[in-house]
Amino acid sequence: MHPLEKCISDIKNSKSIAIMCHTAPDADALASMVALKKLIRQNLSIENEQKQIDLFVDTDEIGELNSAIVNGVELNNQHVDKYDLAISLDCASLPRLGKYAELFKNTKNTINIDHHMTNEKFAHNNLVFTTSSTCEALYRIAKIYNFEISDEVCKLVYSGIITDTNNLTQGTITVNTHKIITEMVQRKINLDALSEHFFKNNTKSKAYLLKQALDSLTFFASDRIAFMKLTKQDISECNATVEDTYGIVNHGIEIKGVDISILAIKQEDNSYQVSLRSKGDISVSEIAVSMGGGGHDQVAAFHFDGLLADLKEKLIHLCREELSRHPVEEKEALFDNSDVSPNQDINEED
Ligand SMILES: [Mn+2]
Repeated sequence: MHPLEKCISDIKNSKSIAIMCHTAPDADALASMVALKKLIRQNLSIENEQKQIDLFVDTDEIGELNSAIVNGVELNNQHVDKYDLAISLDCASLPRLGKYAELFKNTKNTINIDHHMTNEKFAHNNLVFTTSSTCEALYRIAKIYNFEISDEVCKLVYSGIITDTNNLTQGTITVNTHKIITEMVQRKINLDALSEHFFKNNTKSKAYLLKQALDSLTFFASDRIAFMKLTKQDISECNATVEDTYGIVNHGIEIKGVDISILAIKQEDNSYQVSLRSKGDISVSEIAVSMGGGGHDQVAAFHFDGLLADLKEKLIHLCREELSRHPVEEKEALFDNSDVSPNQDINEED
């Protein structure tokens, strides 16, 4: 049976399902969990049958922006001893499920739906797509099977797409991504409200935290690498949350000439949570894998146990290697205006 076919039939035939996502969940992880639960309820539940569908995420706190996604949704409440099926969403490896990795591993049938190219295929049935987000993957599956897709599911999917692509400016955006958005616009779903919620809604604390991060900005490799650092103490001093650190790394990659941006956040146990961004053909996913993490070509992350000096030495070395494979090239003109220049002098004909 085709893996996707099997996935749908296994969901249909399971009376109890545990859905889970990676620790420190982002909008795509949370939105895909809620969207999948809604899709199953609307399309894969036989009448009169009440499937037990429980959602799990290992996190101390879900920030304000992402709380909107799970508003009113029950989380981390195990209603059955043993689930028929466990589904992992948006998670590249088993350890990334955090404390729910055990529950996943101990379930007799497991599915892994993801869009990280570094996915370790840790389930019985692994469905890894080259989509902008896990939400987009779910939407495409729903379309293939002619599922009923409610406006609420669309809103969740759109939230996953825009947040995982930094408002459609990076990542694996394809014709399909645009098609999905077109369908949502045609359905008159208020997408502006969602964009505003995720991209024009920074807290004042986040602005202060960004100021701190920018104060720490240093450059390496002839200014092709931007490096910023923050500490947990900075976060609490700014009255900010972990969620407020999201997107700060993008400020490095937005600088002209910078090809790799790094943000290292020192944790309470003196380890570092490190985010990476890159531009064009330069990939940070292999760098993150070498450092024990993973991700996508232009967006990746890892966790480092050790001193900042050692982190910098190892990481900058790997980045330099990647940059040496992509020497700086003269940029081609974006616009070709040769058809309207040089300006013809109207008097020339006389
Ligand atoms: Mn994702």
